[in-house]
Amino acid sequence: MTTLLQSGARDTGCDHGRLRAAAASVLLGNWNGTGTVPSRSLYPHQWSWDSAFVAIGLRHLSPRRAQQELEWLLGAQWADGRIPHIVFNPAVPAGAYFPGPDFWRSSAAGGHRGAPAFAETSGIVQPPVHALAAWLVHRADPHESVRRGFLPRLAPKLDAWHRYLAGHRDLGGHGLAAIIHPWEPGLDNSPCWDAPLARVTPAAEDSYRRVDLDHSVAADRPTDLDYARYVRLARDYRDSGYDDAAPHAFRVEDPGFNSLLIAAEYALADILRAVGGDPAPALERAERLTAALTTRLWDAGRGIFAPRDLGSDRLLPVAGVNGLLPLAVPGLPSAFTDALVTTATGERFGLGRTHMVPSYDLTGAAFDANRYWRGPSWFNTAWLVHRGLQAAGTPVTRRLADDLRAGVLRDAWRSGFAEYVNPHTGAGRGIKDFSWTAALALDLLAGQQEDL
Ligand code: 2M8
Repeated sequence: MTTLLQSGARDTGCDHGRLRAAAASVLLGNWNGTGTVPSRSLYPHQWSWDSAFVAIGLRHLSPRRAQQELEWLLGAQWADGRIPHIVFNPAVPAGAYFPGPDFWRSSAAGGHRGAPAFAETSGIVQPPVHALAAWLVHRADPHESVRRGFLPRLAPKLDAWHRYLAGHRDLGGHGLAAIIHPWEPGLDNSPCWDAPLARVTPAAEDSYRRVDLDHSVAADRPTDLDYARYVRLARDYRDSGYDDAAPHAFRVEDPGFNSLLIAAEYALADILRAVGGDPAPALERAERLTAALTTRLWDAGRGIFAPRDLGSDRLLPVAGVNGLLPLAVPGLPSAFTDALVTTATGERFGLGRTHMVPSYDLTGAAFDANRYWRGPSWFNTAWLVHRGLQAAGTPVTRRLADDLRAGVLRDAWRSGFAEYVNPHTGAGRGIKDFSWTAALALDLLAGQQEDL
């Protein structure tokens, strides 16, 4: 309690020593020797953005393990620069997760794009938070980082990753990275994707089996129809040989994904400076991306950033937490930041009156308080909004950030490190002992202002 009160936050209603020990034990339990699984039951492999968030928390327990977490993930990077969204553990039985290695067949179907021959991975990507994670991990123990040559080894890989997104994924031709599957922004079944996803012909439901329903309640997970469309999109991409230039039934410019890319470009610039490289290309990309974000994805009517459907070249009329993530973009003009804070604290997200930040508009017709990314509050997006509020640096945003931080710690503790929570009640949903929940609680406990 003392730590939190000293750092100016509100009461979290839990003992911080016990919270820290419990979070550490979740991360230890989910560590498999080379990386951390999001959950032993539901997600028994290594996920891309999960590992980045895990590393951000692990740095407070073991900077070396945090480095290894990222190194293992980046070890499976494809030669074209993509970091796959899942790296499969060959020791885990084939049927433990669907779609597994037999579905993605990366080394065969992605071989000519440089998928590694020594590891099986998925072929799609997730939000690029890795450079930010690498920089924060380095800063946690610069001595150990230098001793192990952490940044010099990671810098070219991170640079290739960002170049892949800037080149192969600029499907709209306006400088933003496009997502080609609802799993890519990490907000799988958000109502944000409903309209573009509705155009996708579903895969036959008897052509696969949903293993996720063995571990979680069906009402908390995506519907069968959504799942059939996810499978179809992934299968078509695989059958094209993971060709980004092939036609895509789903093509969207997402403000969340691109905001995290911008933050990561700034972190990459820091990394390049630290290793004696040239930060200019990363900084230029960050500026170009910010200009494209604010001109192409700003929905002035709703006061939020919105995804652009490249199928219709229209902004989607939705308000998701991904539209608030530009708060985490360094140097976003204050007109946008102010409007985002107004929206976050208004009726759509109820910041300060709900548990953390709902993943979708509380007033939206598609809002569902319990179903996965259709309304529940998640710990990683709360951590990102917290970071943006802190960086905005006004008395109002600092107070909002302090309250949010206290809420994250309270919800993490009370829910047993749940995957997500009902934003009205704080009741845990999905699975417990979820890795990024534990990791980001640890990070907020440490409360390092100098990281901004
Ligand atoms: C969820 O996504 C996976 C597919 O990647 C799934 O539903 O099976 C999402 O919450 C995603 O953001 C997360 O990275 C992943 C593992 O925690 O689970």
